[in-house]
Amino acid sequence: MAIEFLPPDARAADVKAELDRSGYAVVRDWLDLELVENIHRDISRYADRVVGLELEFFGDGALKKVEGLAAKSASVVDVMSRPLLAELAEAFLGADPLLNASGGFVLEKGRRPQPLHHDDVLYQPFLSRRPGEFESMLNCMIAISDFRRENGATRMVPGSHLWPEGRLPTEADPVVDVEMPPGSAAFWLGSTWHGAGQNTTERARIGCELGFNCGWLRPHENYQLLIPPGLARDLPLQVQELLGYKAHRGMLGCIEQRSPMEVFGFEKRRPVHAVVREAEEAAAPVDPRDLERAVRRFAASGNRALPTEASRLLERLAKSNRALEGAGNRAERDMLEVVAVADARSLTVHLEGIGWTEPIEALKRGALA
Ligand SMILES: O=C(O)CCC(=O)C(=O)O
Ligand SMILES: [Fe+2]
Repeated sequence: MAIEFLPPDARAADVKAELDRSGYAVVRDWLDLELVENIHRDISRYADRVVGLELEFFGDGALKKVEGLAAKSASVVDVMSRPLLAELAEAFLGADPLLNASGGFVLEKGRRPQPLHHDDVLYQPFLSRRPGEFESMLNCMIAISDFRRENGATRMVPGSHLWPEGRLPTEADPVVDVEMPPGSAAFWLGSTWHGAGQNTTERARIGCELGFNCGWLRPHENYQLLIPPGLARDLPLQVQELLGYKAHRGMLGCIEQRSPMEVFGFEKRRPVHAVVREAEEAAAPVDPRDLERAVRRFAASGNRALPTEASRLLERLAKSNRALEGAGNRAERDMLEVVAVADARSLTVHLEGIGWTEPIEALKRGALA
């Protein structure tokens, strides 16, 4: 069966119509090749370190996934900010959809194709199948290498999103190999039967998959930990929302009734120079011996017992300082200084966290040094 491609500038309504009809849709040349090359580079940086997924579900170890890709590739974040993605996700999944997962899908030569499946098994048995009425997930696979039958292009079962609960694929069901050039994107619904093909060539087939789910369901990957607030605040608004920094309809994922993005003040974009200055200040080394002295003096002055974790860090710093004191030669001294400065920084960060900021401020003023 030949693929009916949608044009590169396809509108969400057209892609949706095709998804409603077939359960999948393919937009040809959706990304330009420079962006594809950048994503390729980002996936390749990690691909050697991931192992093939051995579960039968993943097809006998031929498929490797570089997971959490949005946290590893600025280019993937760029793609996530494209309006088509959020528009389509909202059209199928309702308000405030979330990124479910993002990964580089590296399919190597294998013994057999991945078994056909539908991705919304993730939410079964909690959500039952309601063909044509309700979808919990939407997926998008961007071809980074070309996708051909020989190298394991994703296979789709047209119309299978309308199958009732319990209907399994048979030999008689047509299966389409989604052959597409790099930069093209295949979309499919959570209910659509599909699977990776078998790569019979020596070169890996590489795709970038972005998955989305309803905003009231828990995503596969934890994006507020993968991309914490300090990083998320500078990303495009649409991406912040897809990562879960917006409360779902103002009610789910709140902090004291507000969206995390409001609580963290994401809308108050700070000028770049301010961010850089803060980072420099945070990185400026305090003299580790001065810090030790300042903290001890501060604790003694008010007869305040240092909390357990802080005293553990202080003793570690003291030990590093003693080692530094006794350094025999220049090289040893340099090395031990790095250790002591790192220990001083952990103590500083911890003291700031628990609100013991006085000794650090005093030190900055030069009062105790
Ligand atoms: O890599 C592919 O072509 C599809 C993989 C897939 O569907 C999955 O792992 O859920
Ligand atoms: Fe899948």
